[in-house]
Amino acid sequence: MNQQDLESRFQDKIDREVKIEAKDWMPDAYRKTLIRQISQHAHSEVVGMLPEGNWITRAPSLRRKAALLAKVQDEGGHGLYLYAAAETMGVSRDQLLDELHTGKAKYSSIFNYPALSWADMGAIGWLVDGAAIMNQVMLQRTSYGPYSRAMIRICKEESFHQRQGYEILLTLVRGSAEQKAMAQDSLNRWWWPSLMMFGPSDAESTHSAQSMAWKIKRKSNDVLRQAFVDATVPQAQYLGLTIPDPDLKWNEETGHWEFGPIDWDEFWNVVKGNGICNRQRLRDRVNAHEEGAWVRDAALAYAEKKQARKAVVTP
Ligand code: BYC
Repeated sequence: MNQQDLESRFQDKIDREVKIEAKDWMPDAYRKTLIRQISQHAHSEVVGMLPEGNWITRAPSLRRKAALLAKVQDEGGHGLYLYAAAETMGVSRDQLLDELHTGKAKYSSIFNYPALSWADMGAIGWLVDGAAIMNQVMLQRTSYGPYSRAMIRICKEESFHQRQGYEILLTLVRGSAEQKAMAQDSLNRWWWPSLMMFGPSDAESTHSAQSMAWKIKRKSNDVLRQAFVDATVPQAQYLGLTIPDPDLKWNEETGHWEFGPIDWDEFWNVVKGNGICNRQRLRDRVNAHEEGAWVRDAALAYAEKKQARKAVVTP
């Protein structure tokens, strides 16, 4: 079969909603796009453990500590499913990690902002996980089978993350004036970066058109961002908090919340490595990897020992 026939058969499968599996033929550019997106996603999950991991020892009660610990562990697990999904495309985990550690690979801009107060654990769960879910629900139906299946499990866990964050804020806004102010300050700092998580506007998004045609992405950056704003404004109102956007207003005709302009200079500055915490996050990630080398070595030695024993028992 020539290249053109292979490509049209591939696109036909996508159009018929048949999942593409690891051993199926696929265009090189499809493979490349998926390795890029899945690995960026995996990196985001593991770098995303850092801002919250920082608060585990300072959680205000045993219950809060247990929930936060479980959430951070879940993020590590998400990284694992996603690295495994990327590996099915023929790339090694070592290579992907190397790209992260040398600053070549991207991860979500949001994790380059500092978590300054306990209320930030609430805002991260509510807004950051909330934005992540909005994007990931559509990724459950992405065209690549292993990615789609990983996303189904991840989405279930993300819902718990979002609720635990919202509940932290609900408790704070019902507390003292100082606690409510802490919650408001947190919303002020996390609102705009959360909107940036969805990526550049559709007009500026380089990959969207092709990724939509391949059904890797099923909804555009702007459509998802709007859905997030529409879902989140009433939640902020219920908390009695003010979204830091003077242009925010309800449009009766469209049935959507209109919002003010996003500071794209800030977004690109963070993406290019110059956000408040970029350097610190990378340094912490590299240190964690190096300090964990003995665990990987031990696991490998154990696996080799088991393999060798099996070879002796079963001739
Ligand atoms: N940050 O053409 P575009 C989580 C880059 S973590 C940094 O629209 P695409 C959690 C983009 O990569 C959830 N870079 O790209 C964990 C591209 O650059 P390259 C993370 C960004 O791929 C712990 C360029 O800008 N979720 O749940 O079509 C605790 C042009 O963009 C960002 C995912 O990763 C950004 N925000 O669409 C709590 C979801 N946005 O690659 C929570 C999977 C864009 O050409 N990813 N860029 O150098 C996606 O759905 C898509 O990749 C995106 C971007 C919607 C993010």
